Amino acid sequence: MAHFLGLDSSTQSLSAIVVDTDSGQVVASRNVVFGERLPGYGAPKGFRPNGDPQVVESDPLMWVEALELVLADLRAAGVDLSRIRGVSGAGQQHGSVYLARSLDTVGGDWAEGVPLRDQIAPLLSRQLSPIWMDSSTSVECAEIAAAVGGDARVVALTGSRAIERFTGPQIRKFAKQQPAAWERTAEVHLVSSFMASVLAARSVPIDLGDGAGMNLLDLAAGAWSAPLLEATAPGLGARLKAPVASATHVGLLAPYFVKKFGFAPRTPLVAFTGDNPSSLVGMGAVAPGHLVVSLGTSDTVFAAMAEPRVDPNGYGHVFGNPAGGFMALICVANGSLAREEVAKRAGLDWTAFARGILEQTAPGNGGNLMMPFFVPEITPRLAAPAPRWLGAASFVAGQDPAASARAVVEAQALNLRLHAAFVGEAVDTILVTGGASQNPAILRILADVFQARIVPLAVGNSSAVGAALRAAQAFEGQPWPALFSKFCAPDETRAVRPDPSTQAVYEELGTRFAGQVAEMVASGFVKR
Ligand code: ADP
Ligand code: XUL
Repeated sequence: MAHFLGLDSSTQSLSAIVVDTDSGQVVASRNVVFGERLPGYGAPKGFRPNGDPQVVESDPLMWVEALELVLADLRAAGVDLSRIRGVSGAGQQHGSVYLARSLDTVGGDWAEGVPLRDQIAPLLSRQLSPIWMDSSTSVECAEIAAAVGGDARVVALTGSRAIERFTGPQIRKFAKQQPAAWERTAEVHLVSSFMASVLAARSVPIDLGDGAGMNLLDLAAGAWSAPLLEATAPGLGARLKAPVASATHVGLLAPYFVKKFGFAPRTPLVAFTGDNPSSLVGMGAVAPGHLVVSLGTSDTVFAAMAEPRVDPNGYGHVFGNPAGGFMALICVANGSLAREEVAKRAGLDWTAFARGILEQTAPGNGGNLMMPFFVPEITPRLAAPAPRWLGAASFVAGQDPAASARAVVEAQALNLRLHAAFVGEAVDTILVTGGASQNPAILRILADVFQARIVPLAVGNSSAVGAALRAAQAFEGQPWPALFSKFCAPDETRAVRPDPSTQAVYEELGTRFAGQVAEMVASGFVKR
């Protein structure tokens, strides 16, 4: 019996899924929501509120504690972890962890009987990790681009222009603002490689999938770019291990986990990757031709790419495809948390939110569009101060809850459509994942706005699923199509077909929306 464990350390929670590749069954899945289970970290939505809306950080010790909780939960649910034949995982992209000692100095095991967070706390050279929602590094982006010869060069090398949330600009800001702490830093990790390193009790390299989200990777060479390392921070090259292919066997689970949770001795680990690259696998979308919309904390649109192309508008990114090659992605920061806030202000739970859209309003919403930017936005690029609103902010004050719900979802869907052209050709089917993909009204609006069939998968949490499948593929050599047919089947009962009669309404609304976005960008774009 071949069981594999996939983990996903995302913005708001840590998920684990165990799959049985012989039977094609999900053995178990568990999810630790940081804000609920670990309230002591003061991060109700997974990050710490900060007086400066551009600064967004999380506590890496919270992720470590959640890892122990989720493994304990699996065990408490009766899952026999000794059957696991391999482990891999994913992390929210771009976030970085700073260590005063290389995790290689830990030597492959943690002390028995001492909670992991207490063993890792003294190793940190920076207590909090900047995460993907941070937008405070415009100055550093400009400095990096200027040092290597301009944005076009950064795009040509890395697949993205220098971007505020990407790790390189974040590292530069830290090195500039806290030079002594940077000097004390021996090693920098992404969330993904940090979590893998915790499991191995030694330093695990960053993979090419997630490494591409740092503004440091030379995509063509599959290696750190010397000019970008130099432009980013002094001595950075010595603080990063060489990146590895996503399918690399990177070590063994530390005996600590064997003793504490009952894993088999010498359980192997495959490199961790970013949550979006992992989701590409978990959606069965590693070959070009499938477009995925992920509605998690961020909303993303992504697809595998045959050849690396770059986005002339500067929004798109090229990341590594864990199955080989590349993937294209755009990311909207005001995703689920914006929908949640509008629902709260309108006094709606998710059921009432869906009913309001489907039963009390019509496509086009009488021309009412409303897109709130509660946090500085990535796509379109809107600088602080947030919140800003496209459309009427007063709309959501409770006078018309159903219309407010439709207004935000329609605007968000039009925004995805407006910027998704770079990611992929028009397709007649879009695969959908993430927490908000459970909402039938959101799927209905996506179907009509994109005039495409919207298809969720039967097994949820594509990022954790992708991690489990990557472990299975690496250790068992099962071909991807065999794994996808078992774990990435569509849930046809929830699939939504487009209504062609809505096409004209959304063409007109889309044109108006694009005009309003252009006006906002003209007034709020970060100039450099
Ligand atoms: P992440 O992986 O980024 O932490 P998830 O994919 O787990 O995020 O999605 C979490 C989000 O899903 C929550 O913020 C919540 O707003 C949203 N969500 C959950 N259920 C629903 C629903 N029925 N309708 C709309 N949104 C939902
Ligand atoms: C992608 C991005 C987010 C994070 C969090 O570029 O910033 O989607 O990966 O999920």
